[in-house]
Amino acid sequence: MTDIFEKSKRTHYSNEIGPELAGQTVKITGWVHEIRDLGGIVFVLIRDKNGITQLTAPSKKLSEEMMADVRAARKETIITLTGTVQESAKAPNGVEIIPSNIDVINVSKLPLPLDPTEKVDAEMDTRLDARFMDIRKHDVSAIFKIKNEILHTARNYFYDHDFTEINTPKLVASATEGGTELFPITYFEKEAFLGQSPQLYKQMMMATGLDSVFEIGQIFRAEEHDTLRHLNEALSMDAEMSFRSHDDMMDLLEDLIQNILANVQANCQSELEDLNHELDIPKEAFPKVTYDEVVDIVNSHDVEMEYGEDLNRAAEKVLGDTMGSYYFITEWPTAIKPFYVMPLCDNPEKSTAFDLMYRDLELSSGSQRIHSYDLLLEQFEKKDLNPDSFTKYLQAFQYGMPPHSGWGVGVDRLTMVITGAKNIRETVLFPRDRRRLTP
Ligand code: AMO
Repeated sequence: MTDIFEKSKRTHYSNEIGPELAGQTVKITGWVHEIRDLGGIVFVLIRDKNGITQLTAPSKKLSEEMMADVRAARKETIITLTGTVQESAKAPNGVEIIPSNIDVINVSKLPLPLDPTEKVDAEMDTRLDARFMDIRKHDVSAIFKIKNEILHTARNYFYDHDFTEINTPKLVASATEGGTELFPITYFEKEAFLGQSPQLYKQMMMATGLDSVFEIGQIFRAEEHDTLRHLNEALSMDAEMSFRSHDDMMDLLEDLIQNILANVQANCQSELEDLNHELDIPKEAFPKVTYDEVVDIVNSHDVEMEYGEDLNRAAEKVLGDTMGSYYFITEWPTAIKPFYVMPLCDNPEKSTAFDLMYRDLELSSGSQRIHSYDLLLEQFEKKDLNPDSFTKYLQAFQYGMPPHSGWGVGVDRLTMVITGAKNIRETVLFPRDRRRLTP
């Protein structure tokens, strides 16, 4: 079995073979994408992660054995092709390969659970059920290559800005966000939950003196509703900084998003082409609109929204149409934001909380946090929360907690915006929603 690796070792990926290699021998390995047998000539398209290469087999020029090997090709079987590069204007990348040897590496079962040749648009459920095969399509894998660029850029950005990466527990004892429900789990003889957010931990890290921390990790939300923008398991990118205000954190978030957009534009051209998507890169600073202005805008478009309510779907749509691409909503009412959000000192009914939106989609929430122990206790009372459930969190506020601020970005939603995906499920390898727990 060991020589199977020698046998399948490629000299090139598809995108590395062009007319400049004409006359040379190359070895490629990939999945059989399509077979066209025209009698006197057979074409086999071979797909690898970077593209498609055409094998051309004219029966007049090749031995009977070789023609038999070519004709034995089956869709989605993995083969290794050795052959000579020849220019061909009609073939992908302007080249075709005339075979000198074909090795079958592993045979695919037929019929296929779905067709990765991108010609048949399968239902989302069929695609997710056979996700491994769905991702063989280049316009699907492009989303994950771009998500990778987003995460790569973000990590580098954090390291360059002197952040420490943290990993906090996902098995937790209490809620942080309110609003969304928790998933209860059995934790030996205790009650426990899956974490909704690293919020309490990233704040406790501010009491350690590390100053700036970030985490990229899963959050779990027992959202009942089944929408194109909610999942029950999502990827959150969280940042928290000591001695920084909510305004500083909005600046940081804007700069990070601009860095991500610039890198995706520079490094993911072929993926954007596969997706037929043009990046929306704002040239101006992200506008800011206060919550009060939002209510006025929404009401002036004949959509009802009371002061003190969260944005409903209709309100988000009106706002998205009015504000355009990236913008911040600031000065949210303290009453509808979580207990840890710092109220504005000159008007405590309003808070330092902000949301980053892209059109009608919320991408991120953040705020300055309360660092005073006494003020936190007051907020617990106002929000009808029991401080006994937060003893260990509260302890961190009694021994020199710096003033601090932070935000959390929904990475899957950001990926939707950057890839143009309409359904959040497109941006997650194995999405978890109301109906789906496998694969
Ligand atoms: P929030 O609850 O607004 O804030 O979550 C932050 C961001 O995470 C994304 N998100 C989701 N994405 C997909 N499916 C979901 N069910 C889902 N829920 C949330 C959104 C959202 O803007 N602790 C605060 C952040 C902070 O203040 O630092 C928090 O969790 O894009």
